[in-house]
Amino acid sequence: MATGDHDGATPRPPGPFRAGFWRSPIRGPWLTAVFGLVLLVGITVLFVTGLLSYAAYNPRLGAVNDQTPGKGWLGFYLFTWPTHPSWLYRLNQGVHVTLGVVLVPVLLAKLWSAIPKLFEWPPTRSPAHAVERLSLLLLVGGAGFEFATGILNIQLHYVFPGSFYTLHFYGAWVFIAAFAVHVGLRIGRLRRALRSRRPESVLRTDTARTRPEPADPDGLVAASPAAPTMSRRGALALTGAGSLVLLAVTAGQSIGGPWRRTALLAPHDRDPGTGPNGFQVNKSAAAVGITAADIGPAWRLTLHGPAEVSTFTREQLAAMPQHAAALPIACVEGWSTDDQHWSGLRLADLAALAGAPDAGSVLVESVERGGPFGTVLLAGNQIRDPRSLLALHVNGADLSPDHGYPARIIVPANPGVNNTKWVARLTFRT
Ligand SMILES: Nc1nc2c(c(=O)[nH]1)N[C@H]1C(S)=C(S)[C@@H](COP(=O)(O)O)O[C@H]1N2
Ligand SMILES: [Mo]
Repeated sequence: MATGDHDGATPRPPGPFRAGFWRSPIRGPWLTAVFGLVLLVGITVLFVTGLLSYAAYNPRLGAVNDQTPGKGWLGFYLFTWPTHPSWLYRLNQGVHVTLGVVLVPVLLAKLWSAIPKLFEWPPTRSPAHAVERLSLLLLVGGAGFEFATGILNIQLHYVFPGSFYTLHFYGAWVFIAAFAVHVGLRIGRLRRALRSRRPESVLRTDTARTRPEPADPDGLVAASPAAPTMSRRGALALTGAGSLVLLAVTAGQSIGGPWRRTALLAPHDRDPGTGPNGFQVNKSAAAVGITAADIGPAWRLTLHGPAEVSTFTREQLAAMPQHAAALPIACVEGWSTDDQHWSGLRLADLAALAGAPDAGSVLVESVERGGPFGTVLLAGNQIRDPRSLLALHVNGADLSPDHGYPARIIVPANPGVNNTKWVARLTFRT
């Protein structure tokens, strides 16, 4: 039996718990620290963009927009989501989703580099050690959960029973708490490890001349290292190449223009067709059960104000003063469109028409029956922005049925999901 296989009274179980099991000669504090540093920066950006994404849903408008149960003070937001610049949500969500995908190889590499820690024996040595190990469990589990739910969501489109939002929200708080504890406990070791060798000398060292690091108190360095099959620079290059490939096949869905065709990993059709309505569709009219009768000549817009209710045909709406705005659609899933040229009625004009010129919110309801997307609340600042429209036309043509004919909401910097299609009723409140 190798030395170190007996710790106190409890003998080590066989396999990965044995000191001699992990044999890679490049595993050690330095490599772990390099991956750790990338994740420290990357996950911080993911957390901030995630919080901003949450704020963009206007959670203060209550259960219509934010159905997270029992969120308490975790549901804080620091400001009213603005409408300027119009690409704000597009940028935020593009960064959040693209970075989440790109960090997957780094996350896996980091797990690989630190895996002996998960098989420490004995499982706990002291109460402090037990707390640290519990935080590791929440860290690894939380990371796996957040990355998995995020990636499933962007690939498969809400496979969870209407609660991706809730799962990802609570998962994020558990994960980030464990992450903060982990960073707090390890930041000193991370800095020491990074200073322990110069990057230039690592980058000059080939496989044949690769040597293990000196034994470390954490036991990352192999007790009986095998001959090297890969240099440290090779491991970094492999991880970096994995991230670059993912970047190349993902980023196009957010950058738009000709780059859209490069987004091989994007869940949506890379060629949304040509013509005025030739841009990405999230869910088609057919997919959500909108029939020709729903949006045919019998369609009416019902306008509710504090005092009155009125209804309009599409012809009547089209005969009223029209306004234009160039705005993107940006989905929580990270894909977005370039600016489209919308025209229709200003929400501010409709508010005035409904007798609520100083409306603090508007409840938007779709023809769509049921489903989580048919009802949304917009805030006062969104109503007042002159670019916020109930659009009838896009790029000079009638909206197509898939883009929300007869009328849809389009608001600058609004999450795509709040740009309701096939609008049937607007209720303005002061
Ligand atoms: N009524 C209704 N409106 C909706 C949706 C929907 O499923 N039903 N999908 C939303 C989502 S998630 C997005 S990203 C945008 C996409 O708009 P587009 O399909 O015109 O690109 O529409 C939003 N409006
Ligand atoms: Mo969306």
